[in-house]
Amino acid sequence: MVAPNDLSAFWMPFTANRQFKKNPRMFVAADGMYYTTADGRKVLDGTAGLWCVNAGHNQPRITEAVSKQLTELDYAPAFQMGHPKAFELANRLVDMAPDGMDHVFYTNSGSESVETALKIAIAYHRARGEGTRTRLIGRERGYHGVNFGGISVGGIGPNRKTFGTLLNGVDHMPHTHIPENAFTRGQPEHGAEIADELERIVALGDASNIAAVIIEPMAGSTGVLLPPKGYLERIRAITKKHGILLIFDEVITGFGRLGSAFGATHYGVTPDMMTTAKGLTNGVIPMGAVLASAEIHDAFMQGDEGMIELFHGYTYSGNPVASAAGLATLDTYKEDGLFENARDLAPYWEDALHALKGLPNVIDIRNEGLIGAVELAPIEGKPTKRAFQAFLDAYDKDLLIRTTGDIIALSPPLIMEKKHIDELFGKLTDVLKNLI
Ligand code: PXG
Repeated sequence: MVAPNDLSAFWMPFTANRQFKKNPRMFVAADGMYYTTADGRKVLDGTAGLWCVNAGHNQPRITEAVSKQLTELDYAPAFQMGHPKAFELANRLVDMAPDGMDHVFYTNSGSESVETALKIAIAYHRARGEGTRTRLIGRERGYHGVNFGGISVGGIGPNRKTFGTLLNGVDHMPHTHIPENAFTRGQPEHGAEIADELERIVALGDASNIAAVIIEPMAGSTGVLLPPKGYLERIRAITKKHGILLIFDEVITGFGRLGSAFGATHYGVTPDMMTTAKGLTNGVIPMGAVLASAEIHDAFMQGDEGMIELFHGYTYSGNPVASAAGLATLDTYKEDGLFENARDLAPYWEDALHALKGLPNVIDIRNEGLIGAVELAPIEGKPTKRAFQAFLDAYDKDLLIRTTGDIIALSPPLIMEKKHIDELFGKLTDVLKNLI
């Protein structure tokens, strides 16, 4: 028999399981900007959960919509059957997205959105009679979830190294994180020409073999790596020139994180597909969505109308409860002006963040919208230890931050107010002043 409070059965994701279980950190409740711990402390959420609770915790519109939906229609088959809310949500997403993103394919996570987009890209070229276009291009330090396609195009060594042969036919562009840009506020000046590496990859692999390029408009997970000015425009121009699809992975940048609906909107560059999840339902119910252009969608809509056009989908694609959560989340963003709040607060956030410059071990600071990163010098011979210690110390001071490598990443709920910014950076300053 396992006792109910035995922690051993749950094999936790991306967690140092043995360390955690010796000294667990448990949340038991959440409201607005704060979590409540098992020992009754209120912890300021500096990360919107895992970059997903953009509308803050316990949002009444969302909780009510979910409970109502559960009693009305809990589940409907996703294949060959429909229900109104999935269609309504798709229309709302298309309305929010940049012009040209006209169709929505539902998934249950960011990882599934990525797999879906990669599969659509390859199948699209084949549907148009260009079946040789199968290669995929990702980027160093890119994060596209943890499924096989995602880790193959992704650029994080440890996420790839123990998992065999991955997908073949994948190339990687260099990342854009260069030392000249240290302590830049917002988009850095240097590095647009890094996009030209794509031309070299195309010259070597030949455009006729390449299906798609996938990048995050701003790379979140590997430490907030911003696109240099002009970089995304160049990537767009090169992909267009060679008939290669451009996929923006907007799992983090979607839904207001940068102060606009999407990274594409924020940077003014429109891709051919966008992958989303996280903020789509405020993290409350798992859901993801791939947005695709009419050109991509329409390429599949040919031949016998009685035939399935795309052999892909999930049991929970467009799940009614998730759709209800999505609709209520989009209502909340709009009615409470949360994207505008993120945009209005961004300068105050930027000033508070960059005021950490000069504290011990701080070697770079980066920001955009309501995102921030503080890069620390690693302890010699022990990479990641210093930042992880900052995470533990912050938690002791009732502040939740994320760390990746030796980088502290911040991405608070968009309901944030100035007083929360003061609280967050007050606590973080204390942590950094006293850090190992
Ligand atoms: N693409 C991007 C750009 C992401 O950031 C995924 C895909 C995968 O999403 P799912 O829903 O399958 O996890 C992500 C996820 C962190 C952190 O702290 C980031 C993510 C997930 C968990 C933690 O940086 N990003």
